[in-house]
Amino acid sequence: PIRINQCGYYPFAPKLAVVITSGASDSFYVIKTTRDTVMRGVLGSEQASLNSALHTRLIDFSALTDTGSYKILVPGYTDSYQFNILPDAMQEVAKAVLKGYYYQRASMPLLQQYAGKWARAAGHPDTNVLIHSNAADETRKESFVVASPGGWYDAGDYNKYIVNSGITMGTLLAAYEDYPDYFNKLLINLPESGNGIPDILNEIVYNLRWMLTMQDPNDGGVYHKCTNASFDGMIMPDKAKTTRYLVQKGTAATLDFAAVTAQSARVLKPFLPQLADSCLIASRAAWAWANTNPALPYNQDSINKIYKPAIQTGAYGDNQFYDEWLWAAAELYATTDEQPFLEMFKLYIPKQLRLPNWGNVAAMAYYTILRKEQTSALSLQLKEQLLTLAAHYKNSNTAFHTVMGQSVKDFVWGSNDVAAHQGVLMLFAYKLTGDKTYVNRALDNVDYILGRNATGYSFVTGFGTKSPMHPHHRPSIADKITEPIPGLVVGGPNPKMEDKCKYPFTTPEQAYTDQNASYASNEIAINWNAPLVYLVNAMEAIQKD
Ligand code: 9MR
Repeated sequence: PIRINQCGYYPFAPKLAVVITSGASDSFYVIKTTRDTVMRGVLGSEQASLNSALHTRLIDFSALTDTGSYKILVPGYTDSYQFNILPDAMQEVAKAVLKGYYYQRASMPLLQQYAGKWARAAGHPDTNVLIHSNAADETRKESFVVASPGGWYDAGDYNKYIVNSGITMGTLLAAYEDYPDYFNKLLINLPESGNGIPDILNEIVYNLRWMLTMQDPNDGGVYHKCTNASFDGMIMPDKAKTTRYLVQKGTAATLDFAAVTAQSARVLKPFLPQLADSCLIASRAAWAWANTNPALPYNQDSINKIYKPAIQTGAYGDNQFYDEWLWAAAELYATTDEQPFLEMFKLYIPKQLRLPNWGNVAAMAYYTILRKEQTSALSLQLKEQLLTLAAHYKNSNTAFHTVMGQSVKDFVWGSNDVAAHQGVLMLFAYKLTGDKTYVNRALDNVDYILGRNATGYSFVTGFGTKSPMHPHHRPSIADKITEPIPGLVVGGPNPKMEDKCKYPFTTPEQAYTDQNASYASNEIAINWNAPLVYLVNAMEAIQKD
């Protein structure tokens, strides 16, 4: 019943836990492993959670600043798990969530020296991929064979989707752009480590080189995905050998690609100038294609009416393009300083900013413009919109004292992505204002993801006392190793429960089940790990300052 951040707490930051109430005690104690009491405090007043499913009382032990191992005890309840207070409390999980991408690499073997017991053979060479459908034009004939090797598997499945790679890469690149000194020193034991390029960029480049193969060299358009016709069984990647296809060029994929390649051109310039050059050329070509095809949606049902075989894998369909235009324009402007991109950006500014996700990347554009300039009239307008959105989250008051969960709307498929992006927004608002409250609110969502939540799970595989053991993740299922591949955040509570599994609880904040079959609450995905990479690594950078 006592919900804590199972990965630990920082000495000089707020330290909050909650107890799910059932008894009458008013006091809490923090005890050492020797059972000496180091602190006694009074529980906060009772607070109802969403739909009054649970009632909680706050345990605020911020006053305890000594490093060490502790437990929280509330008379009448089971003790909390043991946890640490440490100056680098998030260091291990911060490295692991970045390393998570290495384990998602397609087309290369994972060697024991980097992957430990999760070493495995290469999967999906993707050197003989068929063009499935062009839709926009017929410059490339069907049954044309292309190569599209490398990149990361999207999630628990083995397909590679440009739209989802887009926001993932944008978020990881943003993490680097916002905390370069920290990431320049961060090593995570990759095959490329020590090559003079920061490891976060080494990992990004692995996926970037794949993304570049997804562009049609004839016209600059970008295919939506590299995929099987239908999902593989629960097998290891090297056992999955069905035909792979590039499916339909579309506006969202092409503009996300334009954004990522423009941002990569800027970030990689000091490290890989020649790749940076190619990225900018690719970005401009994609931009040109999008100008000719400004609103071509990816509609799998329509494609399947014309082309065979029918494609049944993830759709990532999106037919609102203002945000992709905004983001591509922002990245191209930030990289080139050319005014036409800025003029285009201005055409697409929304009235209201929303938290980013794969279907809405507007905030990515705001982050980029505000990173570049903060005094122009335009940037003041963007800043005001961003801080309005940030205030909405900053003032959230939930039973778990998190930003996450002030509304049932937060609990979507991939709700942990919502929690992590809220945290990133808080940290960006801190950068803009210097207001430390934002850092504390971001930390509240770190605590949420790592255990201070209605389910009692730390949602990152391998981290925390109670974390997912059965994620919907093909390698973790098929490898016969008890522990799942570490450093992967699962989707989290999702009351729609589209997978029809049996969930122990069905209220929005509790609708989670640690079963392999639960793709709607227990899958992992590259786009969900990315804001968590940003959040916990930024937290390490900030708390060490
Ligand atoms: O993250 C996606 C979520 O927003 C959608 O509601 C869901 C259903 O379309 O799909 C999710 O993305 C999945 C993708 O389609 C295929 N790979 C696994 C992704 C995570 O579940």
